[in-house]
Amino acid sequence: MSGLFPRPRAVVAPGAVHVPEWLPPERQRELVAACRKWARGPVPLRHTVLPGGGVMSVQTVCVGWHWQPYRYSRTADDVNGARVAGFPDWLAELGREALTAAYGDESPVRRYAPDTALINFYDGAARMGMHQDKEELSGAPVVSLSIGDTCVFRFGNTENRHKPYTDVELASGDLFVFGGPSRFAFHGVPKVCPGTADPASGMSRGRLNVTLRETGLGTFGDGRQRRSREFPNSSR
Ligand SMILES: O=C(O)CCC(=O)C(=O)O
Repeated sequence: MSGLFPRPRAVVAPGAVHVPEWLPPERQRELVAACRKWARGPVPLRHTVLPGGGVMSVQTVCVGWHWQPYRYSRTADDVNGARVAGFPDWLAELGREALTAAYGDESPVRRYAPDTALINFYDGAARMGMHQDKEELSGAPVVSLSIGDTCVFRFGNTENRHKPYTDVELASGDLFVFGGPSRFAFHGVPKVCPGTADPASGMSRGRLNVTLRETGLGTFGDGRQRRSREFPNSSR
């Protein structure tokens, strides 16, 4: 929600950029509507079960590629075996717009071609522990969009899940991009602030987070190594 004091764009670490209130309410509602549809199937929104038997408090559904700990596949073998919904062109375009907002209109940005989205729903008690997004073979940035309740997003270092880290409040419509030297930084969500969602976002409760990523797996899932570092550092 626009306040009296607009929050400024911030470079949290080299390549990690926070752009507050980037996605306007109407586009938030459109994205929420699309996520609601994906949450119904072909693979349902569910709590991911970890290999050790733990269950994530966040509920997740994917499009393009299905993420399960710790790999991508086209079918949700750990859920119902269904093939995940296709990744729409408009979502890739949204990713390129987001990257331009964070990094500027540079040529690697124009070539950004995300092919998977992880859609996470947080109720008031859900959290996400510190982790790296490293199942992708591409080094292209992760684009993260937040809708609904505000959260504390913890952005750490690339070495371990401990300090130094920076806590950033992500509110509805906020964009956070991490690429370049920060692409494999540990990050997590230690806290969601229930009741802070503006219904104009399309979320009456809870928090939705959509991360767009390039898997680097290619059309045929050939797994060619492509850890490109061609994206700008954006330390501006
Ligand atoms: O909810 C968020 O802001 C972070 C999500 C995340 O870290 C992930 O999906 O890997």
